[in-house]
Amino acid sequence: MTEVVVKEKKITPEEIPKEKLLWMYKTMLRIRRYEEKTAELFAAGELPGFIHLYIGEEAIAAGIMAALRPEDKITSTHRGHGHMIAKGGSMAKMMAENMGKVTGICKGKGGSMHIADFSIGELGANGIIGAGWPLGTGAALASKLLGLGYVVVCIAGDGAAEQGTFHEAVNLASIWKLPVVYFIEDNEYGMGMPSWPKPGDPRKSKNIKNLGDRGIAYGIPGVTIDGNDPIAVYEAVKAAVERARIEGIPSIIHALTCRQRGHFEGDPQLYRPKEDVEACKKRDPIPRFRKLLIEKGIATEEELKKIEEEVEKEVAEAIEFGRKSPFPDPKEAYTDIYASEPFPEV
Ligand SMILES: Cc1ncc(C[n+]2csc(CCOP(=O)(O)OP(=O)(O)O)c2C)c(N)n1
Ligand SMILES: [Mg+2]
Repeated sequence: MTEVVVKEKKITPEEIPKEKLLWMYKTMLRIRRYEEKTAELFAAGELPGFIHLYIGEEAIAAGIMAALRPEDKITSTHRGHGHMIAKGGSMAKMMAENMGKVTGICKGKGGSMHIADFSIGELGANGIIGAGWPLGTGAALASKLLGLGYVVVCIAGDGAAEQGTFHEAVNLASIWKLPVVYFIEDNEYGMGMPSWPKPGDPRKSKNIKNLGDRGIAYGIPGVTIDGNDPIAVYEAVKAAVERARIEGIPSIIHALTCRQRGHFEGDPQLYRPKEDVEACKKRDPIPRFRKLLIEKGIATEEELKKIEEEVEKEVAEAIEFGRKSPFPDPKEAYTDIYASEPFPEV
């Protein structure tokens, strides 16, 4: 197996407006604090269902959404809180949703893995691994046929990139010239299965390390990048989205990151070397980006502390909102099951 080759970014922080850089920092932090509280609430029994946390992968959501227009769409995954927050979803309504409350984004009926908000172009988290690839491809086909001008970024994991759906979707998009980007979040694991061999564990779920190379098979651009650097993500997505919007050329972006926590909350990770978790924590994107902002003189300690305080407050308010909201009336269980006519606009 060849070694992984990461494409070096060309863009420097100085070339990006300060506002955007601070937005990326705040977005990463909003996701992190939301997720940390989610872990606490889940452990305390306040959140029902399964919870998959995005801790350590925040640079991806922030970098992708920094490159999108509001009308652009994304498809998300079971690990989708970060995508929703970065795309502009309401943190309070997502908290309520995950608590099963009626004020939730999907009236408390979707929960963490089935959360969606078409009003902000978040076409849905998904409990079915690999389902987002063809769904997003369909939304991109609609954009092209109806001349709607939006681009779709299909975000899913390294495990999802091994599904047949990935290959079918990418092939169709490449021949139909659809405005879509396939974004692979490679957090090195699909449940308990490592992407590549780990110390003492020879298993692997793929025979190549650079999934960006898969673009060659479909005649489209593909790249492997550092997914723990929001600037690298922003640069790659910006280029891919422009190509998709203007020329109808889809792309594959493979971003290297890692999962700091278990696959789901409560996963004892018996399949994973302890050092692997420690190594992952050392790659944490948030302190790294904070350091960069300070060292480059882009932001002051005071500015960042103010952002940090705002985030703490927002998360506390989201929890309060969720807690105060009522559960849905049991009679509501059978409503919203089928799509109403006319179908909601994509
Ligand atoms: C079609 C399908 N097969 C299997 C599963 C069980 N499953 C849930 S999460 C997961 C691993 C997903 O790995 P990856 O795509 O890398 O995402 P990650 O959890 O690492 O973010 C699997 C196999 C599923 N939900 N759907
Ligand atoms: Mg994975």
